[in-house]
Amino acid sequence: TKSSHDYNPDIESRTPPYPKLLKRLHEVRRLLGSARQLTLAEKILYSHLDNPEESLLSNTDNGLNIRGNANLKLKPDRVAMQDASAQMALLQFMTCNLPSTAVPASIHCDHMIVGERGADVDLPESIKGNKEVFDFLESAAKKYGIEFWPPGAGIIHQTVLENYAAPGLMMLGTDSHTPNAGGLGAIAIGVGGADAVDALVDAPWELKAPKVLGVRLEGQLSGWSSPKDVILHLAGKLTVRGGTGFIIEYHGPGVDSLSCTGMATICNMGAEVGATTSLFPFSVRHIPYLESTHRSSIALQAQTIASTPSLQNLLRADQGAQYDELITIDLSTLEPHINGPFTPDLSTPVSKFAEAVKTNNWPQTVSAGLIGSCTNSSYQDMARSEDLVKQASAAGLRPAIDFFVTPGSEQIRATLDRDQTLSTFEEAGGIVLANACGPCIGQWKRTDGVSKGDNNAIFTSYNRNFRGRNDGNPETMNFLASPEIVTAMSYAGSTTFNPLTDSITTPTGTQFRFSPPTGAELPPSGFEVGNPDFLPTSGAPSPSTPVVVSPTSDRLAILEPFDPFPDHNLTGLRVLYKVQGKCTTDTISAAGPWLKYKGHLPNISANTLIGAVNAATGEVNVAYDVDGSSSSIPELAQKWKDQGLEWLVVAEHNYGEGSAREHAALQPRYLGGRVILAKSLARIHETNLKKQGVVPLTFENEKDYDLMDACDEVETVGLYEMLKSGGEGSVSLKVKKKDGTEVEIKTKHTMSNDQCGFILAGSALNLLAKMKRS
Ligand code: MIC
Ligand code: SF4
Repeated sequence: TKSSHDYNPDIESRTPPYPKLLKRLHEVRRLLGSARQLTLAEKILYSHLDNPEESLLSNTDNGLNIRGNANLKLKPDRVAMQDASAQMALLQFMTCNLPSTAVPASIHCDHMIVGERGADVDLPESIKGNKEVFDFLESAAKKYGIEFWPPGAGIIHQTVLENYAAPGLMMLGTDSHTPNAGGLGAIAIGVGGADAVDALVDAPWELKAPKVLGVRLEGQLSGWSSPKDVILHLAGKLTVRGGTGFIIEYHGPGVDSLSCTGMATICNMGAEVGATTSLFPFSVRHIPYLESTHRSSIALQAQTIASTPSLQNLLRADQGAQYDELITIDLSTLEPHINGPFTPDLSTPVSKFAEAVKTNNWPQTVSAGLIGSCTNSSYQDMARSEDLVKQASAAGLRPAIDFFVTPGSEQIRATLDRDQTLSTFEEAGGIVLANACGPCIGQWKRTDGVSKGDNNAIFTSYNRNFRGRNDGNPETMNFLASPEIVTAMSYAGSTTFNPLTDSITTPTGTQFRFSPPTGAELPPSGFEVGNPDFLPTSGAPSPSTPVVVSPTSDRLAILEPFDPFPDHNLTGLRVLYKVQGKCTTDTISAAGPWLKYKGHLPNISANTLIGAVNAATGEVNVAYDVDGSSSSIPELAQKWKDQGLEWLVVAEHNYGEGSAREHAALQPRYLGGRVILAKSLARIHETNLKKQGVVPLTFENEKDYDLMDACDEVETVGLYEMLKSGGEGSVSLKVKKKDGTEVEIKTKHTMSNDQCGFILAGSALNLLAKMKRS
């Protein structure tokens, strides 16, 4: 049996390949001229190029216009996958028939675990209910040499921060909040499983060179303000689309005033503004964090690189580096913020929140408070919340509502347990859930009497608050805030309470006011390893391990390759649905109860677009066939698939916002979806569509959205030619309306040469298989 004292992580595989990166950066400098000042994001990205000359000098006016133009072909250092998305990633990887993964990789079992009655009951039940899937993941991990973190070990992003993230590293993760690792100076990008497969098989991974948005931090945080408020505030400024095509690079004198885990929180939620990723420069605050998480040697190397001028500042931006856009935030005057409901960019400073509740007629009472998750479960977050709980307990108060705590990892949980933080929460009536996603991803069965359809408000320290996400109730308003604010609101039970200024009446009738929270950044006596059963398996491949997928399983199904693109333009496509308003990956492929079918494409496809609003009628998930008969969207799609009819979806802005969930691309493809035509698209989703052989197009003229309707018949003009020429030329759609009239819709696309190859082959995987055969 394993004991926590035996924990000897393989440091070598966890150390970024610094000598190689420095050499590559040198080469990049030679190509671009030594006078060129580079941002940190550029340094790390470009030092991971497969062939710097090809990527940086073609299509860029000889290197002058790289950002926003170049197609970077990158070789990431590592891959991380969570249990829900790892299933598809591995099913795709397995079709490549390789003995092991080309780069170190890890699997984290976190999404499939419910949060209901507390860790002791929920964890064993979830393991039982998902045994087939966990067994599949564990056996595949063993066979291919992937470190496997079992259920209970923690949430992917927290575990990655504690073990794998490092200054200068570049990694891909099959989850949109992968940028969390940017808090420790890594370029970490959220992708779909098919992209992860590129890295796993050592094929270069392509990314349109992002622009760089500089966020300059000045001053320093104090009192109630926390790192979370930096990103809550920024989300309000940028909106859910504002970061699209950008890497957000934090810099300035305020950086060193933030804890390493606080920086991770900020980077984590950069996903909510659509940014490719977010990152911080190497900071003195990284050193104690690396040291306390068993990685002193990495701290030392990073320190040497950062302080030796001849090593070209790999871990910091060059002085005078230019940003494409620049925002300044003064930490000293930053107020706590509360974001929501239903969208993470609706941001209100705490001092204005009571007023907003009244104006918008939001519920006056809070029905549950939830802290933790991958966004906010650091030692510091918990210690500061604990401080508030202690203050309230001393005044004789208990939370007015259900109060849940989700530790991000076993390391955090065990440390908080030792330091009696958890017992403080529990004595106050808090419920400690398993080290997993739980309520954040809809694995929350409420027992507080709030039922489906009840209008109610919850406060969470999470990152995302789309309708229906947490408890499956579309009327639950999730307000996002720092764990400190959520904790205080749980005592007040009222949405109009301002913890900074208002008081609560205690049982004895006195008035109690919270003092600003304080708490240690790192545990004074170090981190505990915790339950040794939750340690990862080794990363050495064991090729004889059988990986079993039962042909009768309803949870896992071997993937069948999609058909290649025909030798001509698409004719006879039909508009399956015209979507109105927000259409996130939760709308396209809902989570919660559907999580169990993540490894079974035919089964999970029955949830396709079930959250989408019909632009003609305002109904949700009601689609109309040509003869006027109605059904659910997946039913109509299946019916058309059976009739051999292919289709497209018409949508508004930021289609596919939210997660890295590639099911949102795979399912439409499986059911016969060929084209997505939207006003704009979210980055990860747009790539996922291309990888699975669906063509993403945007309206050249946004207003043309109004010209299209469900059941219109569509023929593509120029699409086939564009694909054949590797992305050259324009594409339009000839649209035949029900009444026989015709309109022409001009479109735009962002297809690269390689991506055209994916579509023609039917999918990226088909192309990979073809290349390997030849
Ligand atoms: C999320 O936070 O929405 C998820 C669940 O972690 C998703 C991943 C998934 O759907 O598999 C994400 O963020 O990518
Ligand atoms: Fe899990 Fe929620 Fe974090 Fe996604 S955002 S990884 S569901 S805790």
